[in-house]
Amino acid sequence: MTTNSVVPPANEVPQPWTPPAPPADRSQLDSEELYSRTEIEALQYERLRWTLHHAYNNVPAYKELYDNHGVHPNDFKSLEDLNLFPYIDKEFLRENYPFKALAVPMEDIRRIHASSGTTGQPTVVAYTENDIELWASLVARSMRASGVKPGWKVHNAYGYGLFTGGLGAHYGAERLGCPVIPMSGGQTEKQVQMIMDFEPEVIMCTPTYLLTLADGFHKAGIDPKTTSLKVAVLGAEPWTEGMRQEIESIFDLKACDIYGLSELMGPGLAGEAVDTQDGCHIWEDHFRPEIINPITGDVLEDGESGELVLTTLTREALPIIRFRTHDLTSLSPGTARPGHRRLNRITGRSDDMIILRGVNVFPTQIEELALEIETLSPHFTLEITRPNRMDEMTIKIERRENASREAAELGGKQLLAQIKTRIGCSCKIEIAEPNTLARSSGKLRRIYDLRELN
Ligand code: DLL
Repeated sequence: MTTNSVVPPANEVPQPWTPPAPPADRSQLDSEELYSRTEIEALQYERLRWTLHHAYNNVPAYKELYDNHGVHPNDFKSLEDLNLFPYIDKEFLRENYPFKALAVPMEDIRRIHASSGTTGQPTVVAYTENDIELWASLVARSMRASGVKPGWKVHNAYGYGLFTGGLGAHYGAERLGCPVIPMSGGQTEKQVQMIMDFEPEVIMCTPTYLLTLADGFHKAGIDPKTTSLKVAVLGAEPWTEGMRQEIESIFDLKACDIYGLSELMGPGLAGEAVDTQDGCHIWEDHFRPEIINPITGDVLEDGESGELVLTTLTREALPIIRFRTHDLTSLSPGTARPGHRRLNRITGRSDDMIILRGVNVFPTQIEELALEIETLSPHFTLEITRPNRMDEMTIKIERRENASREAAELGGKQLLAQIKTRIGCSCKIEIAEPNTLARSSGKLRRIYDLRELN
């Protein structure tokens, strides 16, 4: 891609992106990282044209959506025209479960991940070879921006498996030229020992898990400041400046943010520069962000708070156009990478998704499982607290009138086991008597978030 991209006429079929080979010097920045805003926008225009055609021609659900909406990829003649195309959300992927939203044949798919759907049905994410290469290169870019150097050992405590955190961080670290220790989550004592023995310079995990590890070090009689860790690349859940300060004062390291979501790719969609530590730069050569009013759907100006909507510009397997993330935030101009806008801290969600120790949970998923247990009613609340720095969720659920307390207690245990296997998180349960949970105008308030996030 030259720096003076010439915008092709709208009737020519645009070309797909192909990944460049990794540079011999892996500490070198990608040329697109240094693009000016004008260059980025010219690139976005070209790549969006390709994405719109690719989705329309290869995914019947996009064709139907756009035909019903009276729009066609040829209507896209400037970046502002993206506004002509309707939003999609998890529901679009749910309706096309598992593989109907794929834009390439299965022979071209190399990996399949999944993320929580709003019900028991997960959201599927698939990748071609180029998509995996893109993902690795953007995680590598994010890590490099956060101060990670090729050759540094990376202790990766993001969960491996269908969750995109583990493998996403893993491939990115390798792409940057780092040896990876694929720890995954849990087993805190063992993690402490591995960090002491292998002396990694980098740790990648959720911010709350790093605080749990800090407790693990203290328990083992080790001052976390004396470890080899220099950089922590933390994400997958909201965290605050206060938490950054706490982490950096417990450990002798720099803590940087990394953002992403499975539907769009996984971690590395945006990464924070260590020199400025002022929010994640969204890698706008591959993703186009917008902020919208979550109620009216109107597109807002940079600086205004609203819901983040994202579009992939180069994804082959699963092109995602105007996806409502439900993350509430705002955009600021780029600093360390001036052509790429920054994502300000996520302040909440415009839906009821809970992130519990990095696992996404929807109340509807719990409701679905509770309904399968005949001694439990569908009347429950979820109370989220943060004792000892780790999030805990307690389900308070009413027993059915016709079920004894003992039978309901047993049902509660079954529910916890189902939640553990089907959603992947551990929580607590309290059985309540029928009609005792507070109801406001007949409707139960589900979530009581009692965490103090500061
Ligand atoms: O959490 C991907 C990821 C893994 C990102 C590892 C960073 C590190 P999902 O499981 O699909 O993907 O969850 C996506 O998590 O919409 C946000 O609500 C939240 N989230 C992710 N990163 C951050 C962050 C991964 N840095 C959802 N700050 C997103 C705040 C975050 N929230």
